[in-house]
Amino acid sequence: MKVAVVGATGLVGTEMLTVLAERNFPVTELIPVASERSKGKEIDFKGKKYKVVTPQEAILLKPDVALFSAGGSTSTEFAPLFAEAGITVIDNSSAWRMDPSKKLVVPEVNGDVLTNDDKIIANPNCSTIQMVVVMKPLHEKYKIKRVVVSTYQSVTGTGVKAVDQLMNERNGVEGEMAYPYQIDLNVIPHIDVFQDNGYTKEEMKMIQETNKIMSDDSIRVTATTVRIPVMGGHSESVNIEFENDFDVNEVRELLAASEGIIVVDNPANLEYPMPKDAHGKDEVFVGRIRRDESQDKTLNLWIVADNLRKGAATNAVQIAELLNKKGLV
Ligand code: A2P
Ligand code: 11C
Repeated sequence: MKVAVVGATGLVGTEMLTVLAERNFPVTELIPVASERSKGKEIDFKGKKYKVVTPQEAILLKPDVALFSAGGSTSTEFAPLFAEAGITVIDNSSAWRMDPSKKLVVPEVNGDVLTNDDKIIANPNCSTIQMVVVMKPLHEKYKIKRVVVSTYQSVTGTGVKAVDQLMNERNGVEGEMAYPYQIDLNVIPHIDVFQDNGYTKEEMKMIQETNKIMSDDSIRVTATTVRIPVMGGHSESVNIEFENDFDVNEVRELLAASEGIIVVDNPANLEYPMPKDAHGKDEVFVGRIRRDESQDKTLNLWIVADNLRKGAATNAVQIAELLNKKGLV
């Protein structure tokens, strides 16, 4: 398959190349795409060098599938042009996620919604993906009524500029600021822009995307999203209220048997998920599984995943794998 990666020089794009190679996706030809600034730059993929082209040039090269992670405006402008040329787009930006005519897909959760007509497929926000992977098997078994989530998000979710800010602050070097405040030795309860209702856009993404992916608007979600000075992945403290009661050991077994989830939950040995361990892994890690003793039929969980992997690149590549398996590309 001819595969274009749009945003191939960025943080997520680079991870997409790694994941495509690692998972042995059947790439017959790679087309790395970035802005005019990077044109001609060489990208290494599986020991071969490929020259970066612009999106306009990539369309003429007619890839079968294009993985986009080059920001919302690039997706808004170019995804329809790729689709019109018969190229299936898997888009990691937020541009198309809430468009009712576009599917928002996490393969383990709602991979069955994909059809031959889907030419632009949206990849959800990283903090949403890791949460719905865990919610799905629990919802099927106990029916979720309400979710209260607080996130602890890695600076890699913001991009290279934020990683540089953290490292510069740590090394006492002056540099450009990705955040309005110092991030090293600090916590910023603000991700993306504030909305009129007092929530941030990241929080609203977690609410709206969850309902769309789970295909159930009756699930009530409230979120507080927070940036912390960490690199390996996003963590989430999640409180879930169910319609039906559960047994905690059964919950543990159910999650351990679910696709894409690894349970790390052994407090006696001080074992619980942490971003430093999730870094570079494709799975979603769950631990601190316990009953909320303040309310009936309610569970507390701690969920961690590498936001550049399952939260972005891996999920996009898994969508491409699914399309390939179903013969949709
Ligand atoms: P470039 O390196 O040429 O700027 P990140 O999110 O890590 O900052 O990466 C953004 C990615 O999106 C980069 O690969 C960047 O390319 C790419 N990009 C930004 N603007 C465009 C554009 N107009 N057309 C194609 N790629 C773009
Ligand atoms: C963050 N979740 O960690 C964001 C990054 O809608 O794909 C991803 C934004 C998105 O800052």
